[in-house]
Amino acid sequence: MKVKQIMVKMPLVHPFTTSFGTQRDKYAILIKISDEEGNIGWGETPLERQPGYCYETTETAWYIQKEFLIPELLKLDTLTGYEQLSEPYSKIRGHEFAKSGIEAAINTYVANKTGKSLGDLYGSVRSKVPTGVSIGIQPDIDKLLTRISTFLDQGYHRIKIKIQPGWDLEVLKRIRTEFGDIKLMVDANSAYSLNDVELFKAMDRYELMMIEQPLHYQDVLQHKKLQREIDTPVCLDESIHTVTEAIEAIEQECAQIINIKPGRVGGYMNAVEIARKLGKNKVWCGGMLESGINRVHNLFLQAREEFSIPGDTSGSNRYFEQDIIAPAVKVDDKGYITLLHGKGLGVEVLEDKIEDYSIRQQLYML
Ligand code: OSB
Ligand code: MG
Repeated sequence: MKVKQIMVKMPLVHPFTTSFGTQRDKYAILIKISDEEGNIGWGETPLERQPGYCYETTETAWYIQKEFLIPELLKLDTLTGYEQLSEPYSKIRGHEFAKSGIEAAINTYVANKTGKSLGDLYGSVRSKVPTGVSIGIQPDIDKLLTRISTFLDQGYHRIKIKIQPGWDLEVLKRIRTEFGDIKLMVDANSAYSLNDVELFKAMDRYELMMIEQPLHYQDVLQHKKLQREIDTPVCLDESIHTVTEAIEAIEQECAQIINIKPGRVGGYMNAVEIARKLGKNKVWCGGMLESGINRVHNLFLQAREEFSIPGDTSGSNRYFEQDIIAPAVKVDDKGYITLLHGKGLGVEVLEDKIEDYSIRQQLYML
C-alpha cells in the first residue's frame, strides 16, 4: 500500500472574507491511497494557512498525518475500513481535520475496491440535494446585494451571509427590503459576545433560519444563555468537535441546530452518526471551500434523509476556475445538485490538474 500527501493551492475566483480574515486561495491536503492491485482512494483535508477558523492549519495537519496518522495506516496488511484505525487514532488527541482526510481517502478506497458508491457507505437515499451559498463580507452593501442577486438567479435555495460588528443589522434590513422573504441566515464566526444580546434580539425581526456561531469558538454554555433570550435558532459550528459534543449541545438546549462539517468532527462516519442521532431539522452540512474531492463526499453525506436544510455545498464554479474532478459539481437552475452514483467518488479525479495546483508532495510506503 502507498499513501501520497499532496498540498494544493487553488486560486479562488472571488476572495472569501469572514470575521477572522480573507482567503484568496484554497489550501488543502489531498490524500491518495493506492494498492498493488490498482485500487485507489482519494480524500481531502480542507484547511487554511492560518489558525483563524480553528487551531489546525494545513501545516499542522501535514505534520500530524506524516508523523502519526499515515505510519499507523501503513502498518495494516489489508485495508478494509477506517474502524481498523480507531484504536491507534484515539491516542492522537484532537486534529480532527487531519484525521478526516485520511478517513475520506479510506472510504473512497473501500468503496472502489468493493464496487460500491460512496453513497452506499454514507447511507445516501436521495439522487439530488438542494443547496445554498455562503457569502463573505463585501466591501459595501451594494456589492453584497449584487452578489446575492447573482446567486438567487442561479437557483440557490438559501443565502448565508457572514456578519461581524458593524456589518449586521443594517445589512439585514437592506437584504429584506431588496429580496423579501428569501431563505436567509447569518454566520458570525464567533465575532460577538454576550454583551451583544440586544443586537441579537433585534435580529429576531428579520426571521432568519438561524444564527451560526455567534459567540466564542470554544464556548457552548454562553450560547445557551443567548438562545434563551432570542427566538431565532442558534446553530453551532466552531464549538463542536465530537459526536458527543453535538448531541449534548442539542440536548442541553445550547443550540437548536448543528452545522456538521465532516472535517471538524473527525470524519464522515462521525458526521453520519451525528445526523442519525439528531435527525431532521437539527443538522445540515457546512463547508470549508473544499475542492471537488471532498465536495463530492459532502454531497453524498447530504443525500441522507436527515439533511432537509440546504447546506453550503455550492457548485465548483462558485469557488474555482477549474476544479480537480470531472464533471465538476454543478447546480441546476432549480438550485439542486445531482449526484453521480458510480463506483467510489463517481467522478474522475484530474491528476494533471492536481499537478498544476500542487505545491508539495510526499509518498509513503513500508
Ligand atoms: O464558518 O462555515 C464557516 C468557509 C471557511 C471556513 C469557515 C466557514 C466557511 C464557509 C464557507 O462558510 C462554506 C463553503 O462554501 O464551503
Ligand atoms: Mg460557520
